[in-house]
Amino acid sequence: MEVSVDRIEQPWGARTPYARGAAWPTRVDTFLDQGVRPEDVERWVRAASLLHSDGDAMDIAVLDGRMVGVRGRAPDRVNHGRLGPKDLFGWQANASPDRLVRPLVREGGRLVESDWDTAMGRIVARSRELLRGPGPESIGFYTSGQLFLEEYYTLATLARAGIRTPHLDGNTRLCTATAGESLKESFGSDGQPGSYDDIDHADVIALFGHNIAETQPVQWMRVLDRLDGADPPRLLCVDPRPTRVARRATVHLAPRLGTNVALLNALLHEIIRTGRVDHAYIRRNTVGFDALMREVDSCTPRWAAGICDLPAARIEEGAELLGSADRLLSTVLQGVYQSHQATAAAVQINNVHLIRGMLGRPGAGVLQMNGQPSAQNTRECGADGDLPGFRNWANEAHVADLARVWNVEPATIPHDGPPTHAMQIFRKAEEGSLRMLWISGTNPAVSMPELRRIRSVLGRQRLFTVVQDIFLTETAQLADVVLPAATWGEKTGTFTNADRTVHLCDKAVDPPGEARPDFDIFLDYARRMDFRDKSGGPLVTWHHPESAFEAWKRCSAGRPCDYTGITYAMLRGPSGVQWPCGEAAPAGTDRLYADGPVWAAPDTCETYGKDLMTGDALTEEQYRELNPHGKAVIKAVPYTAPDEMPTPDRPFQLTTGRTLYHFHTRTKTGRVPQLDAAAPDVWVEINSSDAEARGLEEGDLIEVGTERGALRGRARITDIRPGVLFVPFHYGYWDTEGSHRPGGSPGRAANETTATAWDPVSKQPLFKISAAQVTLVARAEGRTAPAPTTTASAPSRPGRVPATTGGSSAHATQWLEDTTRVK
Ligand SMILES: Nc1nc2c(c(=O)[nH]1)N[C@H]1C(S)=C(S)[C@@H](COP(=O)(O)OP(=O)(O)OC[C@H]3O[C@@H](n4cnc5c(=O)[nH]c(N)nc54)[C@H](O)[C@@H]3O)O[C@H]1N2
Ligand SMILES: Nc1nc2c(c(=O)[nH]1)N[C@H]1C(S)=C(S)[C@@H](COP(=O)(O)OP(=O)(O)OC[C@H]3O[C@@H](n4cnc5c(=O)[nH]c(N)nc54)[C@H](O)[C@@H]3O)O[C@H]1N2
Ligand SMILES: [Mo]
Repeated sequence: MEVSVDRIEQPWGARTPYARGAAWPTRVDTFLDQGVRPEDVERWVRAASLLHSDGDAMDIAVLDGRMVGVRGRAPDRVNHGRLGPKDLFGWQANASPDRLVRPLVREGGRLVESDWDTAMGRIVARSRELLRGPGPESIGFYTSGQLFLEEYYTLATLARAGIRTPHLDGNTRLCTATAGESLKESFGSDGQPGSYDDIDHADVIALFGHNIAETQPVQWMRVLDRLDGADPPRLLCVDPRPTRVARRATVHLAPRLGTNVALLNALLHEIIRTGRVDHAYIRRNTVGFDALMREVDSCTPRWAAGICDLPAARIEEGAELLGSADRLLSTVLQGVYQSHQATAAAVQINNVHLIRGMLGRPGAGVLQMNGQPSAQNTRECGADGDLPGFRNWANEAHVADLARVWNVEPATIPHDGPPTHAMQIFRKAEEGSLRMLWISGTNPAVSMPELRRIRSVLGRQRLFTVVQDIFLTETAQLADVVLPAATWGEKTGTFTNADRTVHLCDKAVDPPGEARPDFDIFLDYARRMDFRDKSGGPLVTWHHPESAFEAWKRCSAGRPCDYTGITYAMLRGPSGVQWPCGEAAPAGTDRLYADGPVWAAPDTCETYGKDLMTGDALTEEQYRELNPHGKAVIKAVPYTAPDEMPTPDRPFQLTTGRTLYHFHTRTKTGRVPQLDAAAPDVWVEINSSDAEARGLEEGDLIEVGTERGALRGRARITDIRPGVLFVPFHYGYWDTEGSHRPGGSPGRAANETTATAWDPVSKQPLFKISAAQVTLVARAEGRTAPAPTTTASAPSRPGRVPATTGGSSAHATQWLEDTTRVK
């Protein structure tokens, strides 16, 4: 049966209920350009979504050399044919008339059109000059979580062994550094234990600071289908906002911001007190349980109630859900990672699973989620602050092994200390020791904290900035050289989602103008720089995406993220493949750690770990003593209050995040009519009691100020936790009328207000906790906030605000496998 619905109005589409343990029914979502019928499509080209970490598989429809639509891939394990609104409509941005089509260079203070030889020539000349002068440490790279594996591996190779700089990191630092770090701390290595298939089997699903309904809408469809089927799961939601998840939760805990560790310690206290502990699992597979027991001994629900400002009974109900689960699936995301004590909190969620033995079985798993589509690859390829293949920079044998793969001397690869994290790279640019920064696939002039500072850093005369993007972003406007990139649909490569599933994206259409794949740009740079290995051959030995993939496989061999069994041909089969995939697991691996951790031994672990309070690194000796037999490490930590708490002058807690219809800084989704119209400008969510106390009404223009700066947006009155404000961070310097509001407060970018502060362990910035005040700028006068009504920003009093709909241009079809089950 085929039905057509407005997927802006009904973002999650039709229900296909299923019972616990049954297979999730297929539903194929298709959206084609107006006037194009499925039979008109010339080619369907394989791809997967690049607008979140779900890895939803799809085919791109091509007609006359252009993209004309998308269709979900029915046989793929991840999405069984479904697509979310961003994926149904987002591809249209590729054809925007304002794509970058030629390189730009700065002349007399202005960016002017140029050609590839001139632009690359300038980059190479500056690189050479800096290498001859101040040396490799004057050059840095800041990349993305949205390129392909082949691109990151090339970049990591040329940066680490060509330039030989420690200054290479991704915007994954802002995104999933804590996911990686928490897995390293608990299991000795990065690598997601769970699988999305666990949703089919779990009887309790706990979501910590994860608005899955809006940020991974397809997995939310899966949860919704289970909720409507037989033997539905119970949900625990920890989030200060009334998200869709919260509204469907059995227990919703809306804690004071920045108190996740206090809450988790109380939940652990209750689980232990009520004896819901798997002692055999703990003995066999872990170290550190005694210290955890001591730490949480005094963390009663009553104690946490005061800190989190929650009823103690509600915390007990939450603990009862976690404790009584027979198969527990937990997911964790930015409400934990971008907040105070980020790694400390994420590790406590791992601890829940370790002490309950809830790992490695269908339904029993933890998903320390990724956010960006290819953040996993940034981490595993070493294009972030790690070495490729989850190798330990502090272990000489691991560095030597990487040197063997690259055919260079170990001393070539900088490893005196940990690779530099992004916040530190920007600090070095600010101080002046970093003289060249190459930014690819990220828009820090909108996405980094404290934008006034970021603008001043990027605007420095002494800093030579290269920006590689598909649009002239806020960041590109500050660059010395702008390189036009080809993007998804216009280039070939692979990437890996948050449950370790590798997908292949094939090139569907040509890029516009002279735009080139990031892969080709990095290869071109390596060639022009003439980087060599120790035998005098070229350092970068590959020339096409597939040969880069083969090279990466050799680098991944014997490592946790083993790709050796995966080929492009296999990825052109029915479904993606979950790593590790090699001799021992030729079809891939659904879950890790069924028999306890595998990589945590001192000689194999990715890190010797850190002190969760200070971030200080443990030495090899300390780790050998702590964990000689390579078990999972249970790390306990006391709660500490965030540095920035409300004051009489700044009485609110401000948090920031996402809405369903937009992706990040909106370079793509802001150019798509259906998505733009659903949420065209910034807004501020405020609780009805706070609004009433200040005489504020829906649609009033208000200013939100912190110690760093201010922004203006219209008020949306919701059931958000009292005392908390929420602002989406999607909106950069442009407003809906198309006029440019160049930086400066009050603009509308959330990051005008956020602080240069980070978690000491993962170095991830604290986007989710500032102290703020609110002032009225202008009355609504009939206007309402431009916030969706279908999502967490739903007004507390519906009816006064027009409902979010998409109209005829937002209709997409859904083909349903089994009509009898459709609701
Ligand atoms: N639609 C859409 N989807 C996306 C993206 C997008 O831009 N748009 N981006 C992708 C990326 S890169 C990422 S990283 C993910 C992010 O996905 P999510 O982490 O799900 O999204 P956020 O909105 O950043 O934050 C999630 C929730 O954290 C809550 N929160 C805030 N402070 C706290 C706190 O102190 N404690 C707790 N427990 N919760 C808190 C917020 O209320 C919010 O609902 O989404 C991915 N998917
Ligand atoms: N206040 C606040 N700030 C946040 C967050 C928050 O929750 N609150 N979340 C943080 C998180 S989790 C993230 S992931 C970051 C995201 O922050 P950014 O990475 O800065 O956001 P994007 O808009 O996705 O930027 C990606 C850029 O890459 C370009 N691009 C797209 N495709 C390609 C391609 O194929 N090649 C190249 N070269 N460029 C391409 C896009 O046009 C865009 O300019 O923001 C972080 N900042
Ligand atoms: Mo992210």
